[in-house]
Amino acid sequence: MARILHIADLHLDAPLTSNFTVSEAAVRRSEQLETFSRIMSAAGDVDVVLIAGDLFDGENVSRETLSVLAREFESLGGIPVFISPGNHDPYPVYERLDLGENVRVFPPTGGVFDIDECRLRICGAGFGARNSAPKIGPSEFEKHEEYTNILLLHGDISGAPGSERYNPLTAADFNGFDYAALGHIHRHDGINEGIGGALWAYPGIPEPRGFDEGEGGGYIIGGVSRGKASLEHVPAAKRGCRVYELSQDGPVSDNESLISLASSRVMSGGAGGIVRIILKGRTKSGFRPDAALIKDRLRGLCFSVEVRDETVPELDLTADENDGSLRAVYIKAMRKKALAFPVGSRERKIAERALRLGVEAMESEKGA
Ligand SMILES: [Mn+2]
Repeated sequence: MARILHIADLHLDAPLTSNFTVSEAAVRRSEQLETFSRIMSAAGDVDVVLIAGDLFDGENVSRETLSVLAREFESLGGIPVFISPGNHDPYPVYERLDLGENVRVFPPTGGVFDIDECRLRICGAGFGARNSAPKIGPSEFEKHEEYTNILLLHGDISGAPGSERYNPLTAADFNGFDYAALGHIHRHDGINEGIGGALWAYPGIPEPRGFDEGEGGGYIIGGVSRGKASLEHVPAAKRGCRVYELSQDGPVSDNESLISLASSRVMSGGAGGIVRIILKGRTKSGFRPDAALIKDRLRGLCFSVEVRDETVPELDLTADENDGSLRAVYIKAMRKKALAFPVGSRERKIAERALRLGVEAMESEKGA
């Protein structure tokens, strides 16, 4: 059984400035390299390293990144590394780089490579440009009749209708392969079995860049042979991106209670995360949360934190005796109804709830 390590979508050298400050982004870029090195140190006993595209975020690869890659690939001691370029790092990017003698990059016309010692055939093809998918389809590769056949490819199997898709794939494309090592989708969603028993998987982006990438992905490692595999996904992110929605039972009246609630939620996910706090619910009249203050107080627990205030002021359920508006008439009628039932009774609670819901509905109507 051949042992493989499969990664994709590292997006090294990404600007990362849409979710981070300039200095946070610089730290995250260095953490991307740190995580890459950590993954490579797990590759000591594999027969082949597979990189399914978007190793780089764009065409400009920094000297530092290049130096780390060359060193890590060299430290593999001759273990072959295969790369199928993605839409972010198409083939021409690699033509300019020297990544080492054990690294092979598949061109858009595709390539087939046999490793006889472990009876393994690797088929791959790269993007030729950002909007130029490989020229060869996955089913066009000639499979080896006795070896384990692996497909290495950057493409989109999500099938989201109407969305722009790079190199659309379907599970049927993997028929005849033992494993399809894919890249492009940034969230790992299991090791899947397709038609004819072919396994396929996306390892996910190792270090998440934003909240849509959650806790990030990792790498896939293990053995694969004809019709058999023991592959596992290993999470690799140094830190995850976490969103916490905070709402309190009653209307909130001070920042301290929000900070204390936020701190305990943040700590439940672990310190050092990339955090977004969304304040929800209602506030006592006269109090508005101070998002900047709350952010300052949480800074020590997080790598980065943003605070969004989506609270709304408490409902005003008062109505003047002489007010003839629909709202006032409704409030007075529902109050009367509620008071007809004993305090604490089910009927009274229902009437009080109906009062609130009705006024809430009228308020949102006004806003719309
Ligand atoms: Mn990608």
